[in-house]
Amino acid sequence: MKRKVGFLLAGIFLAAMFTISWAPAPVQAEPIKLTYANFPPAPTFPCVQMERWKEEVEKRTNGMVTVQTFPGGTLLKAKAMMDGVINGVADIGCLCMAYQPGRFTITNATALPLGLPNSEVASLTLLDLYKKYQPEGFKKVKVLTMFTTAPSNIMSKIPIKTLAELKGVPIRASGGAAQILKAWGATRVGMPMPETPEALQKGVVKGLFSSLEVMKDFKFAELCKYVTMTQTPVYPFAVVMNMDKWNALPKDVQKVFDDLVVEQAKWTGNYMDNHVKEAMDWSVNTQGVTVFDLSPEQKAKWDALLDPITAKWIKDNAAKGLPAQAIVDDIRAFAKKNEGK
Ligand code: DTR
Repeated sequence: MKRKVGFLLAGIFLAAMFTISWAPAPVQAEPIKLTYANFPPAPTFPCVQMERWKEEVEKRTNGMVTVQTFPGGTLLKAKAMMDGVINGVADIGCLCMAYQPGRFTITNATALPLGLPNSEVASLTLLDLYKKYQPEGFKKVKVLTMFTTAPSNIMSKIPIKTLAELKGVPIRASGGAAQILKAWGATRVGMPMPETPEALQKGVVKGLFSSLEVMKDFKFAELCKYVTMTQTPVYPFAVVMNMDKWNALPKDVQKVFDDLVVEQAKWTGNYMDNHVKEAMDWSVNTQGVTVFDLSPEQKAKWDALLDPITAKWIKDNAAKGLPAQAIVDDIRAFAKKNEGK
């Protein structure tokens, strides 16, 4: 009896071994986990677009890829973003090019006073420019998307309707916007956006020069009761990925990411343009903010001071060997094309 049971058990064991060794290996690729760093707080537009991208990627890869997001500079801060991604501190990072202007000369040309009308058109234009010139500053990373803010305006604690009222007033701005403020005679103070609330509270600056959605997202409307409409320039952003991490992705996942490059730029531009309107309605209707349009006479004076900026940029960068005139011409042409879309 004992012997029979022994044979039986041995048989079952052998059968099990046979089944295991001959069964096809289940196709179960390792899930891919990516980290995504961002510098401003979660409710702001760079982080809203980050969450949208994460959701789309997780959906389109059927959960094969999961993205862990780090808003608020918890993984990388504003100026450390590019190097942090190159060095693999984060797999993906979102950066504002204005915070390192010399590093992104070609794409930062979108922050010249060229009259880009809104974030959607400017975002697609930025992407067109990047694709055409493939600038050196992005060679070590994979670009996942690019977008810009809506055009900038002055938000201030004091009313500013004339150049005389702006003269010497400390206003916070970065990158191309800094040149513009200087030309208008303001005292430009440079710092990334996340440092601005404290600078405003402490009175280090009396205002800022940026797209207007920050009136609501950073609650600047509680401190800045005046807005002067200038509608220029935009600030360009990029979302970049560590090159080794990109190269290690399966081809079908790479395709999902590639398919999102233009779509995400357009989505973000659209979100930004609508959100500016919403933020300004809130600012005017619930925070008592006053909006000034420049008088025609003032507008002519403000605009005249901007004319030399683009000409100087072309001259300086042509001297450095860049096709500077073509870059500016291309931005104008791409904008026209994208406006027609
Ligand atoms: N205008 C740029 C970029 C910017 C605009 N809105 C936000 C919100 C969060 C971070 C950056 C930005 C700037 O003034 O820094």
